[in-house]
Amino acid sequence: MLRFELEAMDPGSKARAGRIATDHGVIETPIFMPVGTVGSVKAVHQYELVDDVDAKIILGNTYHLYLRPGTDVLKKAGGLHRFMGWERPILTDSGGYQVFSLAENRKLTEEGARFKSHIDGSYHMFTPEGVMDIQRSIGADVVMAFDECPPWPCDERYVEESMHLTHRWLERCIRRFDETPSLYGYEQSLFGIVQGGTVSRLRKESAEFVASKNLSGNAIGGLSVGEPAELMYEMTDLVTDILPADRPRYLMGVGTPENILNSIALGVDMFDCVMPTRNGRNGMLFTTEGIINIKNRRWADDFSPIDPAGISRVDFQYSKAYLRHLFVADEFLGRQIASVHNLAFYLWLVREARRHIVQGDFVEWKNEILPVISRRL
Ligand code: PRF
Repeated sequence: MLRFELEAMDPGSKARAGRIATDHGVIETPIFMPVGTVGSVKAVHQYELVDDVDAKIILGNTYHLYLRPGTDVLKKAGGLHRFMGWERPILTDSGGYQVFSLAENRKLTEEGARFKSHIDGSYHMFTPEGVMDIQRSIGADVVMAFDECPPWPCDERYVEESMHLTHRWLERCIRRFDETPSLYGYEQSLFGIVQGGTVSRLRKESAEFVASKNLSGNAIGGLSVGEPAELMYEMTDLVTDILPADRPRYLMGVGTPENILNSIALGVDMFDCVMPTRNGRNGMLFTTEGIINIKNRRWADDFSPIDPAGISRVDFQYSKAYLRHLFVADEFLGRQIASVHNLAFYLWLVREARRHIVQGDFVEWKNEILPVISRRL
């Protein structure tokens, strides 16, 4: 089981600085996890993730890795770390979200979810037990429970039934996880997922249920699915009051730099989102000066660095004008540079957040930096 230590609590908010120790290394929190869905952070080399981004942990997806390359190949490779040449920690999402967002012809039963692959149209069944076994084969350091993430908005009765199903599935996940060994000689840890939509009563019930399972970490799912940000914060605030303080808390699929800083203030320790890589590939850059659309004419002869703060190597090696040229010419390199830069920015942001939590002035820093990094240039 991973070890989590709290190092500092912010005096002005619920923000915490901590440290997660896994067999593949230590992760200082708050942390952002780049998304490497199929065993690849899109357009970014593993050595860039280490040398330029300094990612401490990345995320993989059970749904995608199960469909391709499949567990036989992953087992023969000795697990995902060895398969992809990544020696730092990995967390895998359970597929409980991807089945609902990507697969076709889903059919949900008590047993699990039957779905049609978005790749070749073949039919598959995910059960809590099966998803634990797949995540044993992948060999992630942190594996997620199988859950259902209801859409927003959603009928309250549906949210309630879905939450209870997620709770029953959690118990089956725990049982299977506890009765199976890790396959590659290092430990894996299971995180539970709180659901309950945007209904305060259900969020509380779910947080209490998941907390009672005493898992090594707890996630908040079902948010950032289209609801107003204020509702997401309200639910997060409520849940972090209930989840144990001595375990890491992971807000799944969040979000913008602003969402991340505001959620850190509510006591969240871990985040993942496709935004820095996906938006980067489309030419949207997050910088210490604000948000840039690099395809805009205005950067055509701006030879200043991509980010004058020089967060990562690409920031002082290349100019805005050069990066714009690469995007206009539709060169692969443009998407690569933008992805590395955005990830480096997200990792810089959580490192700075941590530094200010330890220093005791997190809220003042957040209030100062938010309007600057959120403005559109
Ligand atoms: N459940 C799982 N993965 C997720 C989510 C969830 O609710 C979300 C919701 N933002 C993102 N990723 N298993």
